[in-house]
Amino acid sequence: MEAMGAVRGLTPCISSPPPNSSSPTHRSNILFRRNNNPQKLAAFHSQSHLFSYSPTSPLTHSSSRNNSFTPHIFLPRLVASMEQVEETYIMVKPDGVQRGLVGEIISRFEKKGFKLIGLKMYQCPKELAEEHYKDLKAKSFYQKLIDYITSGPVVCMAWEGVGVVASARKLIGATDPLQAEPGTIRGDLSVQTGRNVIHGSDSPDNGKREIALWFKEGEVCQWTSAQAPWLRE
Ligand code: DAT
Ligand code: MG
Repeated sequence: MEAMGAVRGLTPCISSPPPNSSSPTHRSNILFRRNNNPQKLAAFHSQSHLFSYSPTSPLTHSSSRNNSFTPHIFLPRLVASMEQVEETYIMVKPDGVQRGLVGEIISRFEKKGFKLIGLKMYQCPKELAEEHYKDLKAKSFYQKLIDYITSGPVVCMAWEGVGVVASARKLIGATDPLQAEPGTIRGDLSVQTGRNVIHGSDSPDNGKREIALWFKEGEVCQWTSAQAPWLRE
């Protein structure tokens, strides 16, 4: 497994590869040197991916000609690396679990290209459901909502990625499944608001709050996906 792992906190999640292992970065650097063809390996970052040497850059033709390996900051990569990585809390509700939709729902987020960093099946206690939905306490449907969420096991997930909070809401679709667009999870898989199969955080702050609420220390796993260089340049 090509993962550098550290669970949130200090405990290792998946052991880091040994120094001479075939991690993507290490392997791509070896291939780069052997093939001497950067085009073929365009998706792979060098070890310090914010810097790149371009033999065609004007800067390399004059004063730095004799120092051809001087790194220059490659601005698009610097900007991309500064984009905010968010976390969102996604939950398959009891109806989604009972109807065998867990795999389908996980698959939609995986295929999109987000990274799963937390996953568990859980029988939600009433107190947790009340805390999770505390903003809806005054609503007429609140008690039914608490009964529904605690009526059977849920599947709790934490997903990570740039823009994951808003994108997950789009993948999920409108609260009322009859208003949700075809192609969305609720639009494709459900028919009623009170059985809309899935929850997704509505803001980055709530993403963090809800992950902290539903996952214990050590249950969220930070890891590096082998797909990363094929998903973001
Ligand atoms: P969402 O789940 O799309 O973020 P929400 O936060 O407004 O929607 O409401 C939380 C859940 O409460 C929702 O998924 C289903 C239930 N709910 C919302 N409005 C409802 C209504 N009018 N009748 C019954 N249940 C409702
Ligand atoms: Mg909501």
